[in-house]
Amino acid sequence: MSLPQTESRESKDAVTNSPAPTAPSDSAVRVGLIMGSQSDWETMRHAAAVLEALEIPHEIRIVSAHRTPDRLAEYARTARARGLSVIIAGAGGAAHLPGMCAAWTSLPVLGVPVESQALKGMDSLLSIVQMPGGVPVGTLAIGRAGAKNAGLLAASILSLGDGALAQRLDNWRAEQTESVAQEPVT
Ligand code: RP5
Repeated sequence: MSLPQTESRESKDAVTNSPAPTAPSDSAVRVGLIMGSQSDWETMRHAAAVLEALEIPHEIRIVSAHRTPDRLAEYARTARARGLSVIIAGAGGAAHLPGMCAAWTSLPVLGVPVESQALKGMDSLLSIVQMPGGVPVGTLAIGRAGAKNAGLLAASILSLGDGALAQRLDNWRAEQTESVAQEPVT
Protein backbone atom coordinates (compact mmCIF):
# COMPACT_ATOMS: atom_id res chain seq x y z
CA MET A 1 0.00 0.00 0.00
CA SER A 2 1.44 3.38 -0.93
CA LEU A 3 0.98 6.28 1.43
CA PRO A 4 0.28 9.85 0.35
CA GLN A 5 3.46 11.55 -0.74
CA THR A 6 4.53 15.08 -1.42
CA GLU A 7 6.33 13.99 -4.58
CA SER A 8 5.99 10.94 -6.80
CA ARG A 9 7.94 9.55 -9.70
CA GLU A 10 4.92 9.97 -11.91
CA SER A 11 4.44 13.63 -11.13
CA LYS A 12 8.11 14.42 -11.69
CA ASP A 13 7.90 12.73 -15.05
CA ALA A 14 4.75 14.62 -15.90
CA VAL A 15 6.30 17.98 -15.06
CA THR A 16 9.57 17.18 -16.78
CA ASN A 17 7.99 15.96 -19.97
CA SER A 18 5.20 18.56 -20.05
CA PRO A 19 2.67 16.16 -21.64
CA ALA A 20 0.08 17.65 -23.94
CA PRO A 21 -3.21 17.91 -22.05
CA THR A 22 -5.22 16.29 -24.83
CA ALA A 23 -2.85 13.47 -25.75
CA PRO A 24 -1.39 11.80 -22.66
CA SER A 25 0.84 8.78 -23.12
CA ASP A 26 -0.16 5.45 -21.60
CA SER A 27 2.09 6.06 -18.60
CA ALA A 28 1.19 9.71 -18.02
CA VAL A 29 -0.54 10.57 -14.78
CA ARG A 30 -4.21 11.06 -15.54
CA VAL A 31 -5.85 11.32 -12.13
CA GLY A 32 -4.85 13.51 -9.24
CA LEU A 33 -5.91 12.02 -5.90
CA ILE A 34 -5.68 14.64 -3.18
CA MET A 35 -6.77 14.75 0.44
CA GLY A 36 -6.77 17.31 3.17
CA SER A 37 -4.82 15.33 5.73
CA GLN A 38 -2.91 12.13 6.32
CA SER A 39 -5.90 11.10 8.42
CA ASP A 40 -8.00 10.98 5.22
CA TRP A 41 -5.87 8.22 3.72
CA GLU A 42 -7.76 5.44 5.44
CA THR A 43 -10.78 6.53 3.40
CA MET A 44 -9.09 7.69 0.22
CA ARG A 45 -7.01 4.53 -0.16
CA HIS A 46 -10.17 2.92 -1.49
CA ALA A 47 -10.13 5.32 -4.44
CA ALA A 48 -6.47 4.56 -5.00
CA ALA A 49 -7.17 0.84 -4.93
CA VAL A 50 -9.69 1.17 -7.74
CA LEU A 51 -7.33 3.29 -9.83
CA GLU A 52 -4.61 0.70 -9.34
CA ALA A 53 -6.94 -2.18 -10.19
CA LEU A 54 -7.93 -0.45 -13.42
CA GLU A 55 -4.32 0.46 -14.22
CA ILE A 56 -4.96 4.19 -14.28
CA PRO A 57 -1.79 6.20 -13.67
CA HIS A 58 -2.35 8.54 -10.76
CA GLU A 59 -0.57 10.65 -8.21
CA ILE A 60 -1.41 10.95 -4.51
CA ARG A 61 -0.92 14.15 -2.53
CA ILE A 62 -1.84 15.78 0.75
CA VAL A 63 -3.23 19.19 -0.12
CA SER A 64 -5.13 21.14 2.51
CA ALA A 65 -7.39 24.03 1.60
CA HIS A 66 -6.82 25.56 5.02
CA ARG A 67 -3.32 24.50 6.08
CA THR A 68 -1.60 24.64 2.68
CA PRO A 69 -3.67 27.07 0.58
CA ASP A 70 -0.76 27.99 -1.69
CA ARG A 71 -0.08 24.30 -2.38
CA LEU A 72 -3.71 23.87 -3.36
CA ALA A 73 -3.70 26.85 -5.69
CA GLU A 74 -0.50 25.68 -7.38
CA TYR A 75 -1.74 22.11 -7.67
CA ALA A 76 -5.13 22.93 -9.14
CA ARG A 77 -4.00 25.76 -11.41
CA THR A 78 -1.33 23.61 -13.06
CA ALA A 79 -3.29 20.34 -13.13
CA ARG A 80 -4.55 20.50 -16.70
CA ALA A 81 -1.24 21.67 -18.13
CA ARG A 82 0.49 18.79 -16.33
CA GLY A 83 -1.77 16.34 -18.16
CA LEU A 84 -4.30 15.45 -15.47
CA SER A 85 -7.85 14.75 -16.66
CA VAL A 86 -9.70 14.23 -13.39
CA ILE A 87 -9.11 15.25 -9.78
CA ILE A 88 -10.47 13.28 -6.85
CA ALA A 89 -10.48 15.35 -3.68
CA GLY A 90 -11.33 13.96 -0.26
CA ALA A 91 -11.73 16.02 2.88
CA GLY A 92 -13.60 16.03 6.15
CA GLY A 93 -15.24 18.54 8.46
CA ALA A 94 -15.20 22.01 6.94
CA ALA A 95 -14.33 20.27 3.70
CA HIS A 96 -13.41 23.10 1.37
CA LEU A 97 -10.75 21.22 -0.58
CA PRO A 98 -12.90 19.93 -3.47
CA GLY A 99 -14.72 23.22 -3.92
CA MET A 100 -11.62 25.38 -3.83
CA CYS A 101 -9.92 22.95 -6.18
CA ALA A 102 -12.83 23.34 -8.59
CA ALA A 103 -12.52 27.11 -8.26
CA TRP A 104 -8.97 26.92 -9.61
CA THR A 105 -9.51 24.43 -12.46
CA SER A 106 -12.19 23.49 -14.95
CA LEU A 107 -11.13 19.84 -14.88
CA PRO A 108 -13.76 17.48 -13.45
CA VAL A 109 -13.44 17.46 -9.65
CA LEU A 110 -14.93 14.54 -7.72
CA GLY A 111 -15.47 15.26 -4.04
CA VAL A 112 -15.37 12.61 -1.35
CA PRO A 113 -16.79 13.56 2.05
CA VAL A 114 -14.60 11.91 4.67
CA GLU A 115 -16.50 10.70 7.72
CA SER A 116 -15.75 13.06 10.59
CA GLN A 117 -15.80 11.97 14.23
CA ALA A 118 -17.95 14.83 15.47
CA LEU A 119 -20.73 14.80 12.87
CA LYS A 120 -20.25 11.46 11.08
CA GLY A 121 -19.44 13.15 7.78
CA MET A 122 -22.63 15.14 7.44
CA ASP A 123 -20.52 18.30 7.81
CA SER A 124 -18.16 17.04 5.09
CA LEU A 125 -21.02 16.11 2.79
CA LEU A 126 -22.81 19.43 3.07
CA SER A 127 -19.58 21.39 2.73
CA ILE A 128 -18.76 19.61 -0.52
CA VAL A 129 -22.16 19.20 -2.13
CA GLN A 130 -23.55 22.70 -1.72
CA MET A 131 -21.47 24.44 -4.35
CA PRO A 132 -22.74 27.67 -5.89
CA GLY A 133 -24.02 27.43 -9.46
CA GLY A 134 -21.13 27.82 -11.88
CA VAL A 135 -18.47 25.87 -10.00
CA PRO A 136 -19.41 22.19 -9.95
CA VAL A 137 -18.06 19.41 -7.77
CA GLY A 138 -19.32 15.89 -8.43
CA THR A 139 -20.04 14.78 -4.89
CA LEU A 140 -19.93 11.14 -3.85
CA ALA A 141 -21.19 9.33 -0.77
CA ILE A 142 -19.66 9.76 2.68
CA GLY A 143 -16.66 7.57 3.42
CA ARG A 144 -15.35 4.37 1.91
CA ALA A 145 -18.18 3.87 -0.63
CA GLY A 146 -17.73 7.41 -1.87
CA ALA A 147 -14.00 6.98 -2.29
CA LYS A 148 -14.43 3.71 -4.15
CA ASN A 149 -17.06 5.23 -6.43
CA ALA A 150 -14.92 8.28 -7.05
CA GLY A 151 -12.28 5.96 -8.46
CA LEU A 152 -14.86 4.23 -10.61
CA LEU A 153 -16.37 7.49 -11.80
CA ALA A 154 -12.95 8.82 -12.71
CA ALA A 155 -12.45 5.63 -14.71
CA SER A 156 -15.80 6.13 -16.45
CA ILE A 157 -14.86 9.67 -17.43
CA LEU A 158 -11.48 8.59 -18.77
CA SER A 159 -13.02 5.61 -20.59
CA LEU A 160 -14.87 8.00 -22.90
CA GLY A 161 -11.61 8.46 -24.78
CA ASP A 162 -9.89 5.19 -23.96
CA GLY A 163 -11.34 1.96 -25.34
CA ALA A 164 -8.91 -0.28 -23.47
CA LEU A 165 -9.85 1.31 -20.18
CA ALA A 166 -13.54 0.98 -21.06
CA GLN A 167 -12.97 -2.74 -21.49
CA ARG A 168 -11.15 -3.01 -18.16
CA LEU A 169 -13.97 -1.15 -16.48
CA ASP A 170 -16.59 -3.43 -18.02
CA ASN A 171 -14.57 -6.45 -16.89
CA TRP A 172 -14.38 -5.02 -13.36
CA ARG A 173 -18.13 -4.59 -13.28
CA ALA A 174 -18.70 -8.11 -14.63
CA GLU A 175 -16.44 -9.59 -11.94
CA GLN A 176 -18.34 -7.65 -9.31
CA THR A 177 -21.62 -9.05 -10.60
CA GLU A 178 -20.15 -12.55 -10.59
CA SER A 179 -19.04 -12.14 -6.99
CA VAL A 180 -22.54 -11.57 -5.63
CA ALA A 181 -23.89 -14.77 -4.11
CA GLN A 182 -27.40 -15.97 -4.87
CA GLU A 183 -28.10 -16.63 -1.20
CA PRO A 184 -26.77 -15.13 2.02
CA VAL A 185 -24.51 -17.14 4.29
CA THR A 186 -26.60 -18.01 7.32
C1 RP5 B 1 -9.73 18.24 7.06
O1 RP5 B 1 -9.77 18.15 8.42
C2 RP5 B 1 -9.10 16.98 6.58
O2 RP5 B 1 -9.57 16.67 5.31
C3 RP5 B 1 -9.48 15.96 7.61
O3 RP5 B 1 -10.57 15.16 7.18
C4 RP5 B 1 -9.91 16.81 8.81
C5 RP5 B 1 -9.08 16.52 10.05
O4 RP5 B 1 -7.73 16.66 9.74
P1 RP5 B 1 -6.63 16.27 10.82
O5 RP5 B 1 -6.86 17.14 12.01
O6 RP5 B 1 -6.82 14.80 11.14
O7 RP5 B 1 -5.30 16.52 10.14
O8 RP5 B 1 -9.01 19.35 6.63
